[in-house]
Amino acid sequence: MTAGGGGGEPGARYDAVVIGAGFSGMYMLHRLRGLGMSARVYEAGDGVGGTWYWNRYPGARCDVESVQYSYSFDEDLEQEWEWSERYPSQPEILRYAEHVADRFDLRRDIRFGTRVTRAAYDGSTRRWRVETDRGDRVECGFLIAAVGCLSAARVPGFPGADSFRGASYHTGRWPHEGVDLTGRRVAVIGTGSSGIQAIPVIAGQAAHVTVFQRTPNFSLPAWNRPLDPEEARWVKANYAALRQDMRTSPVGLLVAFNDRSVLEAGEEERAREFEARWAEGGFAFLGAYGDMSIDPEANEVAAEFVRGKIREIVRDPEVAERLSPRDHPIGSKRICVDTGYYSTYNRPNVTLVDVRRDPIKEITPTGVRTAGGHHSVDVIVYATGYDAMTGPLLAVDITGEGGRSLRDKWRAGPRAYLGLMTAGFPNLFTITGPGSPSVLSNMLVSIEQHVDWIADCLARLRAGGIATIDADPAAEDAWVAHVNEVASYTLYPRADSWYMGANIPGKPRVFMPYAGGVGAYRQKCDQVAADGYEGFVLSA
Ligand code: N01
Repeated sequence: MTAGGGGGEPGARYDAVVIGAGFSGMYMLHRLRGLGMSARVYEAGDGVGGTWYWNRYPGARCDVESVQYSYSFDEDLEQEWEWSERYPSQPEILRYAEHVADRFDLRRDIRFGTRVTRAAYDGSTRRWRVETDRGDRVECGFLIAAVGCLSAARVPGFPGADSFRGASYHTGRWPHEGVDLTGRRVAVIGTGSSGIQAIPVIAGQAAHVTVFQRTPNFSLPAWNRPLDPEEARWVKANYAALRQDMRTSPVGLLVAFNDRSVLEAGEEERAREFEARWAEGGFAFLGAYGDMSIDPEANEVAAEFVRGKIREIVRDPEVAERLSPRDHPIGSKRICVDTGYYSTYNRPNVTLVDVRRDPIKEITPTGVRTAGGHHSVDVIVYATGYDAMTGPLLAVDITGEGGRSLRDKWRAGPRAYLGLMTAGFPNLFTITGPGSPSVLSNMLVSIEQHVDWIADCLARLRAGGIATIDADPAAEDAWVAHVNEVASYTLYPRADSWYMGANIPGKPRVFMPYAGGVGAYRQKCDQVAADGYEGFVLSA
């Protein structure tokens, strides 16, 4: 059976099965091959790229700079690939993913258009049985979840949504052929990173855009531009050292983090520092002062600077105030990075509806009805986010030792040791799983770290004649407590964010990623491995 072909693969056996062919699954496959292991990757999409395969909405672009948002594992790849812009657009990142798939001949082990539906650990054979929606029934020694943190798209169940006669799209499930919005009246629901990127581009095409905002977000300017060839040359000449700096940095980015306190800085100095960071663009602003992420008073100084920028940019003071976040500290929800977001509200064809004051009551056949009136539209864009981090994994019916289901184990929130394994599910690894820096970091840096750690672990297990590895429940408990403790020193728990599961009704409110920093986390993982996988239970 060829990868991507029709029908199922009954009875095939692999050393490892990988779920997902985004950046983590692709690199995992490459490392597994390097170990001489047989592997099958199942991918729900019809191509590689994961999040960049699905997120084709207008304006989709990475908010990490291109030279940093790329693989470091192959020097030739790193040297030969040319990025065209400071921040890469979705089409360019997808081309990069496809180039990597071709270059390393990855596709032949990937079955596309195939979703893993069930995975059960069989204690008697100490192997996983994996099933897909296309009839595959295969067995493997190791199961590796490379499912992504933001792949389970979520559309809120507005009454009447099915009655809408126009077209509606979720940003994360955008049609491949694109959508012509010229002359259309468009509703955009949601103002997170996706909405904030899409709204300015949609406003440039549509006859009218009505933005339904529940919570205003802080957004920083990207100042995107063509990548200066001189700068690209310099980066390539210094890649080894720059990558090393990223791996040991707080968030996997080349951002200068300042330790000083904003509260101790004079007003003039603050203004200078904030202006310089604003002018630099992107995440640089968050590194301005060390206490911004832990001290509410310090944070408020930074937040007010950004609100001041919104007031400067947006001409209508009432709209500027509606766009100004006041209910959460800056950085406690995922910061957005935009191109012309706030100035879009100066356009005559853009209306902002505050759905906290004027809630959405229903979707009608012709538009969106709020408490205050009816907004007639031709198209609805749901920029309403994801069931983050746990959603993609729990969408698969996973059962571990003794038939216990992962959904059951994680009912009160995810529990994992180092975000790599969850006790009772031997030989199941989660790349950038809950309890690891993942979404608080440059994903490419965290993905490579996890894949390398897992591959090295598999090699050592094989060399040592070890059949299974599992997290020790006590080590897992201690790690979960540590993850919570570190989060409690920050301002993250003060926001109703998807980091906390707060965007999904009924989801347990637990801070899911690890806020202790990429560098410190890597050290911990390396130490655990060096100490013979301390906190893991190995069985011959
Ligand atoms: O999703 P979100 P996203 N009624 O959850 C609103 C990454 N990303 O797709 O805040 C009305 O952030 C919701 O309102 P509220 C990045 O990590 C990266 O934008 O819950 N509104 C919010 O405004 C990002 O954080 C890039 O009150 C409703 C919005 O929908 C993550 O993906 C680009 C609602 C959802 O925002 C998710 O971003 C894009 C309801 N019932 C995404 N339900 C890069 O640049 C939800 N909302 C790399």
